Amino acid sequence: MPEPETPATPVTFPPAFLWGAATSAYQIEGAVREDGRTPSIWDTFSHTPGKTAGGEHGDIAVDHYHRFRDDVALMADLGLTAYRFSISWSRVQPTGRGPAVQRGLDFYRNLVDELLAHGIKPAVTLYHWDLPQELEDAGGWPERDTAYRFAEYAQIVGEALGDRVEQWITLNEPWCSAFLGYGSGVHAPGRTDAAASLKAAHHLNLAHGLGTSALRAAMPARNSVAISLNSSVVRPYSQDPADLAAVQKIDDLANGVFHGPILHGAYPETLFAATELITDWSYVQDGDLAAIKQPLDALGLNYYTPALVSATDPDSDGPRADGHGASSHSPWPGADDVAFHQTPGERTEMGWTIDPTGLHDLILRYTREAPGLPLYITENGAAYDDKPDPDGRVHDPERIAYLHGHLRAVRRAIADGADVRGYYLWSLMDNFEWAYGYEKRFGAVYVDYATLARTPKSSALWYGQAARSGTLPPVASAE
Ligand code: IFM
Repeated sequence: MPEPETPATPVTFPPAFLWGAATSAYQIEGAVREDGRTPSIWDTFSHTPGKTAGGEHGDIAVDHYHRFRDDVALMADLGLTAYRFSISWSRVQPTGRGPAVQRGLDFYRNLVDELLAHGIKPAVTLYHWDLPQELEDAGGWPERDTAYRFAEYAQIVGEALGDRVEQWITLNEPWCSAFLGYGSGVHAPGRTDAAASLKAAHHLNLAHGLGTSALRAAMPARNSVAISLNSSVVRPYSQDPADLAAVQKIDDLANGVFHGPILHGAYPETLFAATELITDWSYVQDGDLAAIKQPLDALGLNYYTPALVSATDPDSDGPRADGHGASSHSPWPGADDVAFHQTPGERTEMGWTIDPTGLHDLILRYTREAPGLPLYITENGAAYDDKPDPDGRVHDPERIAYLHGHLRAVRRAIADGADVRGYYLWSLMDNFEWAYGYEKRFGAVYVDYATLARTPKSSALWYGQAARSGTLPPVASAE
C-alpha cells in the first residue's frame, strides 16, 4: 500500500521520467509558403471567412520556423528533458504523394539535431491535423486512399529521422480530425457530414496501422511507436439507466471507435448499433482490423477535462454544449439523444472544468485496458488570459496550480501501479489555438504577438524547477 499523501508530502517522480512540452506544426511554425511547402487544410480553412476567431491563421504563427534555435535554447534554459512536436506533411511531401522535398526534411533534421545537442529528447508526431489540401481535394480522410498516402509519408519521415528520433507518434487526437473536421465542421476541412466523419475515423485508424508498419520497416527496431488519443473521461449525470446508456454511447464515439480497433482489433458492437442509421460500416474491408491492431510500444494520452452526460429530457431542448466549439452540427453521430452538462468546479479560459481526478481515472483505465503498455501524457495544460505586468513579467499562478494538480494526479496513478513514463505540458508557448485564433493562451512561455518576443511565464519557471529536481515545487515557489 502506498503511503497516504498529505499536503506536505513531497511529490517526487521516478528518475527517468520525461519532463516535456508539446507543440504542433501549424500552431507555431509560420513560413507557410517557404521552401516548397504547399497549403494544408488548415491554411485553406483559416483563410475562409468566418471559420476562425477574427479570421486569424497560421501564416506567421509564432515564427518557430525561423526561431527554432532560440526556442530550443529556451527549453534547455528552463530544464526540459523532452519536446514533442509535429511534422507538417505539406512541408515534406507537398502534394501528399510522391517524392519528398529535401528542404522540408532538413528543417526537421536541424530541429532534432539542435534538441539532441541540448540534451532534449525529441518526440515526433507525424500528423497533427494538417492534411495537405491536395489530399482533401481528392476526398480527404473519408477516402480510403488517404490512409495509404499517410503510410507513404510515414515511411519518408521514418527513413529521414529514424536514426536520431526514438519516440514516434502516428496521429494526434484522431477524434478531432474525424468528428470536428467532418462532423461538426468547427475544424478543417469544415465538412458537416455524420457518415463521412465515421468513415474518416476508420481511415484514420487504418492510417495509424499502416503508418506504424511503415515506420517499423523504415527505422531501427529500438524506436518506439505510439498514438496520442484524446480519450475522454465520460461520467454519468446520474445512475439512471438512461444516463448510463448515454455514457456508453459517448464513450464508444470518443474512445471505443479508436482504442477498440487499435488495442483490441474490433469496433464495439454498441457503436455499430448506435450508428446503424448513419452508416453501414461497409468500408471496413477484410484485413483492415488486423492492419490496424499493430503492436505498440507506448500509448499517448491527452487530457484536459472530463465530460458529464445524460439522456436528453424529451420535453426540453436540454443542455448541449460539449466544449468543442459552436456548431449546429453535432460531432457525436447517432447521439442526438445525449445531453452534455457543465461539470461543476473552476474552469479555464476555454470554459473547461479543472478536474485532475479525471486524469488519474484515465491513466488507470488504460493501465487496465492495455496492461504492460507504457503510457505518456502527451498533452495536458490550460488556457488563461495571461498578461505581462508593468515590469514585463508574466505571473500565471492559476496555471501553476493546474499543473501541480494534474502532475500530482499522474504521480498518484504511478503509485497505484500505472507505468507513466513522461508528461508533455501543452503547450511550450502561446500559439494558434485553431478556430479560437490567438486569443486563448496555453503557453508556459508568453508570446507577444506584436514582436514575437518570448517570455517564460512563472509556470514555465515552476515547471523547469520540477524538471530539474524531479519533485514538484510548492505552488508559490515561482511567484
Ligand atoms: O491546441 C490543442 C492541440 O492542438 C490539440 N489538443 C488540444 C489543444 C488545446 O485545445
